Amino acid sequence: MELKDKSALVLGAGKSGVSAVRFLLEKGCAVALYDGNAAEKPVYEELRTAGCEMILGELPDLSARSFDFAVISPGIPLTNPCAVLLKEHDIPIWGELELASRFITAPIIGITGTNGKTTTTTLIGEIFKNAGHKVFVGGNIGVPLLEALKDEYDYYVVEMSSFQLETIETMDVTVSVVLNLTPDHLDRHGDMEGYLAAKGRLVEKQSEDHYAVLNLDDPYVRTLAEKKGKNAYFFTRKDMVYHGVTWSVKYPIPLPDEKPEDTKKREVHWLTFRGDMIDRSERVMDPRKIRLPGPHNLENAMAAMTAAKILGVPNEAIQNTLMEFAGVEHRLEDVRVLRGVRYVNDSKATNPDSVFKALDSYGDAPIILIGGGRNKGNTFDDLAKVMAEKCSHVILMGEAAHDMMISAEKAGVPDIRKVA
Ligand code: UMA
Repeated sequence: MELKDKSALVLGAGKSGVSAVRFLLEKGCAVALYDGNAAEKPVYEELRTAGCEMILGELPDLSARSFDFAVISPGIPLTNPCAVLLKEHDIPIWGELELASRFITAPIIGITGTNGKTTTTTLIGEIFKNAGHKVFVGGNIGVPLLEALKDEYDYYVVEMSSFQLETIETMDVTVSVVLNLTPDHLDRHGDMEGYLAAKGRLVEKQSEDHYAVLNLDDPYVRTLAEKKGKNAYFFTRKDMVYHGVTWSVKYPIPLPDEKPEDTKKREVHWLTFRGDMIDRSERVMDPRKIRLPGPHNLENAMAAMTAAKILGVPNEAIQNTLMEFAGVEHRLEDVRVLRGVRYVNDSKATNPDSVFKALDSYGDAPIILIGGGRNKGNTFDDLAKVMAEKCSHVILMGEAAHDMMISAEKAGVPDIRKVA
């Protein structure tokens, strides 16, 4: 794609927009940057000096001039007045993923879903690095994909949000990974169908010979398989699959007079991968050796394993990574074990649903929960019931401490303390 002597309008002066401006200027494109907020930002001086025109706090006048295309930041909806104006003037609007992908020839692995995107993206990146590849890891995780164009990589592992996927047109990832879909961002997408439609573009835009990795256990996600035919691969905790990763158990026949716990010890557990109906399934690793805790992380690990197997990564790199990877910062992050007590940092759990998942991740081990923070209009009664089941002690702090305490007391949490 030739950008020299073209003109572009970039919408949004955050990470994504600033990255787009710098990239386009370097390619010889004439660039204007629009932001709805008129306030100056320190970065503007650098952009102006580099030749970028600034349009702040007002709409561009498209009757007097035009642009060849526009690049919109993910946080700006297509209903934004500036985007509407561009559409009225038939100016194509791309997202930064679309622009960047036009300059990438090596395989892209695109990961989306409501929860687990960052963990799975990081995990896939680690697996490919451990297999000896040079890998870019970025996207919604915090590093715009355009930043990847400063170097060459063997693989691009990219977290993609529904906001970013709304504006892809030709981006054709080699492997798409869709983890799950639960209500989120409905204020932007309208309803679950709208949300699925945005996420589904990742799969829809893939060419026929490219692969999709889908969660068979998620009723929304598995509908995307229709678009992929034989190149849909699944991962499942609950079922068997002919195409993808599943958990298989070989239950031994009890020996005469054997105690049930001893029979159980002889069970053989495997995550198996099957590439085709006619292939034999291949044992990749014992799922109980995965270091990340919890059923949701098992799904993240299975998704990462499926993507890695499709692209021919050796089992050893997959096994070693899954046995060692302790999680991304602040998300069920294993800090250390001290005098038999495991310390976990889960401070990214900023809503009750994330805390449910955390409490569900450590079997029957008694948990001391330190919680609190800001109440964003949540109720805590359901969470408190799980606290009562899983926690020996609950320590509460912050603005939400009072509301959480009332719910915890009602649910019968054994020991609750509130700190200032
Ligand atoms: N702006 C307007 N008009 C609007 C809205 C915003 O002019 O109607 C301007 C703001 O004044 C601001 C700029 O747009 O100057 C901000 O753009 P942005 O919100 O797209 O933020 P970026 O800093 O560019 O970050 C974006 C992603 N942000 C969002 O999707 C909201 C980052 O994801 C991403 O890491 C980054 O690009 C690099 O790709 C963050 C996020 O919260 C982490 N993502 C959501 C999520 O994970 O749930 C989707």
